[in-house]
Amino acid sequence: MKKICVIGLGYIGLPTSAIFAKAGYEVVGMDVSERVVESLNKGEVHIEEVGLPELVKEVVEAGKLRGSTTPEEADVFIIAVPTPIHEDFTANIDYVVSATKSIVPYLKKGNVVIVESTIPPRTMDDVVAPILMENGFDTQNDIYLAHCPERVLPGRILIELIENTRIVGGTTPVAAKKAGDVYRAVVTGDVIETEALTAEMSKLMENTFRDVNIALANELAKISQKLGVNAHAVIELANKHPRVNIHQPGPGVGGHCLAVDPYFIVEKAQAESPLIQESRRINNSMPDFVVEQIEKLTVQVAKPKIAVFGLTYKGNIDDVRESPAIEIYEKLAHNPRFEVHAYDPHVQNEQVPFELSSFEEAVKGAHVVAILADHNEFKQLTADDFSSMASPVVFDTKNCTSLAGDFVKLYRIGDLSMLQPIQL
Ligand code: SAJ
Repeated sequence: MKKICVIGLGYIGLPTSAIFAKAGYEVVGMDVSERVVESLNKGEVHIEEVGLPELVKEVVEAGKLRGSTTPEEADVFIIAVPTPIHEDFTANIDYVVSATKSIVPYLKKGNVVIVESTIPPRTMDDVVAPILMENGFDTQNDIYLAHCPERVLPGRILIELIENTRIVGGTTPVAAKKAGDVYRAVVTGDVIETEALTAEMSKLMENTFRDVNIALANELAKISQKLGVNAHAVIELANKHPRVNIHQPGPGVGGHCLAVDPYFIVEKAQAESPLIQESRRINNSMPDFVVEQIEKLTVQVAKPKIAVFGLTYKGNIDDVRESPAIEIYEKLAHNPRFEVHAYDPHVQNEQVPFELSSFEEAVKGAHVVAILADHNEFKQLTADDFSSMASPVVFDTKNCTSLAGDFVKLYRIGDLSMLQPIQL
């Protein structure tokens, strides 16, 4: 049985390590954080993911997975480190570079080296392969080098790592085959071989496709306000066409994938990517659009109290990274006219730089409740839940509530043409 060394024990590296260990491989997970390695060696996990604590405990106790702060010799190396974005919207590939350099002393002829991190196009050919070549390895013959992007959804990682189709982009056809075989041992979905550059671009285009389509839906929401039409009804009817799938408008696009990956393409093809850039601008404009509506609603209220419901970047998760809801909270809180409260049943206070309120504290005496994440808890709210508001106005930016009755005035993001300032 082969030995695998995984570099980076984050949201992708740790579940990947555990899945290969469960399949019987000897896996060593390397991370620069001693805390992460210590917790792994105790059979514990430092991230939240369905089913992961049980799986990690099982494979660590079975002696199949262990942590280390240095890489080790292995047959296969999988690099799964983050690629954050610089302030100028270019990719920071420093972790990929240092991970690649860190395995050099342990590499042998015939090893497979796979990069799973999301990277700008041409990074395998222009950055990763040259590092190995400078260190005396022939990446055309001695080392099998490939890019195999992950495409899993948080909350379903252990299922999707096994069932999703995997794209394996080799720097040579033999490398694609060898790296593909690594995944074929555990993946039940298709494993498709291609070139490294095609794999890099396909990953980035998946998320860019979604970002551009969400921008179209957000633009439709703004157009609908001007024209006096309900965008949600328009989308529902247009999507009855068999080849149309308009996405959903919302308070903006968050997370570390859709709000970031399109910039990796723009960085490498600035003049050729106006649509991608404009889509980013439209989606980035949505927090301001939401704040403007709240300002219009409360223009006649002396000291409006706003209750922000939901701070995560999407529903039913605890992740606040790049969340438009946080931006909206901060823009509102920055305006001394408003008293702003935030409530989120999925978020702990230490995750955000301000005080969270309970449901009752947030709602009592509020003039507007702005729903910014489609958590299941919010979908179940009824008009009675808002009875303590000073003026019962709910602004649902995720089109997720179904508040019946006359008591609550409900505005949805795609249906704002009748918006009236609150009269007390
Ligand atoms: N959103 C909308 N309208 C929509 C759909 C989503 O406003 O119609 C917003 C969400 O509220 C959220 C953002 O977009 O703020 C992103 O959410 P998401 O569920 O579309 O995606 P992520 O970022 O959680 O995960 C994506 C997934 N990619 C695709 O669906 C193409 C996932 O499969 C990838 O593995 C992940 O990016 C990644 O790691 O790249």
